[in-house]
Amino acid sequence: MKLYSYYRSSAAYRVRIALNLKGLPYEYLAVNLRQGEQRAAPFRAINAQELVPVLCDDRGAFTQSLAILEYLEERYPEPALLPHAPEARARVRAIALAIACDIHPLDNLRVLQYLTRTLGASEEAKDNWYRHWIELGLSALEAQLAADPATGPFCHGALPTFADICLIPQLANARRVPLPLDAYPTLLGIEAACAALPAFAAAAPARQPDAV
Ligand SMILES: N[C@@H](CCC(=O)N[C@@H](CS)C(=O)NCC(=O)O)C(=O)O
Repeated sequence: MKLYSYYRSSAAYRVRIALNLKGLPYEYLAVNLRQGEQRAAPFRAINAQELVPVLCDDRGAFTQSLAILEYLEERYPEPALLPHAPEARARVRAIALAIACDIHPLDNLRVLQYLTRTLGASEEAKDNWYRHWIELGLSALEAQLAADPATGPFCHGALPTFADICLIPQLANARRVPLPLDAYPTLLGIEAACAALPAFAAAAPARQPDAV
């Protein structure tokens, strides 16, 4: 398998974690988002959306990190990254989607660049925007997870799932702003549980070949 990735891309980080958890080796192909390589012809030919990640294997080139997670889960079911019961699967997917659909897109590089380059927002205003949407999303997740007995050492019980795979990269993004995370003890506890797993540790931005 080949993964088009960027070390700081939280969407690619999700796929790196999933591949590691499932023990699937892959070749890392760096796309430098800061230098705009996602908009250059060679990468556009692979993904017209100009976004990483893209996962390529013997069956095709797959985009959208959540679709890639679902693909990996269906093709390589063990270890499972979704629980068995339908209601549990819905809970895990809801947590993952709250991050991937409601937090992350607002803080994507091209959105931030549009704020500063097109709308003329200052760096400070841009950072406030970034913090605002992460705080809003993480506060809701903290309340939701803290109140739910289904939460365990991980977002759902005792094993990592899609929910943790989305949460950990989002917390890494929050730290980059930086945003204090003391208000999210449940999320930090889950982060500690994930950090203890080599699959998560090896997927971290600083461990990627293009990290600077
Ligand atoms: N919904 C997409 C989001 C992908 C995405 O936003 N990727 C970012 C990096 S985290 C990107 O490639 N940004 C390039 C840009 O903004 O120009 C997914 O989950 O795969």
